[in-house]
Amino acid sequence: MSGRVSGSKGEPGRSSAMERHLVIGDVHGCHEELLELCERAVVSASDVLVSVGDLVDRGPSPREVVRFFRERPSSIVLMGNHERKHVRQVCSYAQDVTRLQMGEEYESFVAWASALPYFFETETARVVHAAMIPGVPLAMQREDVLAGTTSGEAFLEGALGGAAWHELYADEVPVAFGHRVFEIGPHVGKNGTYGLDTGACHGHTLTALSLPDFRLYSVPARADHWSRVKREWQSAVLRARPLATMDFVAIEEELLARGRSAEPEVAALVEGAQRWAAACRALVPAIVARVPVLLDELRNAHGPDVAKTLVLHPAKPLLFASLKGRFEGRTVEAHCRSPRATLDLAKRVGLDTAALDLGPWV
Ligand SMILES: [Mn+2]
Repeated sequence: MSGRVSGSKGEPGRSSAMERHLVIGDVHGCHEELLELCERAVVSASDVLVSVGDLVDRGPSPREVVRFFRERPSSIVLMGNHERKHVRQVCSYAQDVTRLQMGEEYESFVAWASALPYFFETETARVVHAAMIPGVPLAMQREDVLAGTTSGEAFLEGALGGAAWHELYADEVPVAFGHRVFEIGPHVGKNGTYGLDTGACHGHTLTALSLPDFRLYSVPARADHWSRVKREWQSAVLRARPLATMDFVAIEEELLARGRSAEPEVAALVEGAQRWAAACRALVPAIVARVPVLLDELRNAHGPDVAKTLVLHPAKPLLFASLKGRFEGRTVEAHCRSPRATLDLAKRVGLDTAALDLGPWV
């Protein structure tokens, strides 16, 4: 079997023999469709599977998709902008969902993804995730352009004056790419460009290009996966957010964004979190009011020896400031940026926080 492939360990490469390659468009966690596509294309063990990247996010089974490619010997996966989000920890909702879907395998996935190559070439074609500047060798392309990140797309737009790169493409070697969704079917340009992202996670199709015969295969998506996944994971994502250690302002923004959901379960969860955060925040003026009162109590109990007691007190800095007439409310406000910091300080000055120490975020 001549399944030897270079470039699988993070180095872009070129295949050594005239093997069959099956270049697969953005899978985005659509495992059933992936298996069906391989069956449809009659993939054998010696064929090399090449993913254009974006194995994860939006679909129902990112763990199974990643396992599939990691466990298969003759496989290449390119770095998609979605892998890069995980590698760089630029995570928004779709990535939060993926992390929960992947569970214990998430960390290992991120480590693996960080070494993915940005392009691949066979004897007959180039493969990139998102784009390339026509006329420039692959090895000299910017990684963010190849992967299709926000910065890469901005650069590309500036470099090409807003024109679509795959329409300007006039290089001799054909190029297969993903990233840009062609809903009605794969894009086949007369200039040798093959757009393979046909929106599997949005309920359209999953597409592959066979090389060197340039035959296309597609299978229909089972469902509009992302619409469903987006809805179903809202509560789990919210429960997994580290609200306790987040800045109050960030919590408010996060909950406002989540609050747009019409799902009753999510709406109730958001409301509960908003109430909890507001109650935590309301402790700040209570702490400010409590410090001088606490100092008086300690003075009454310990008389002139109060300083010795203050040294050992958990709220020592605030009490000493108060003792010296230098206590200011804004010191407390500056310290209490998050629920956790506020609850901790409230406890130190002897306020009862028991009712707020409950719930999923503490
Ligand atoms: Mn994609």
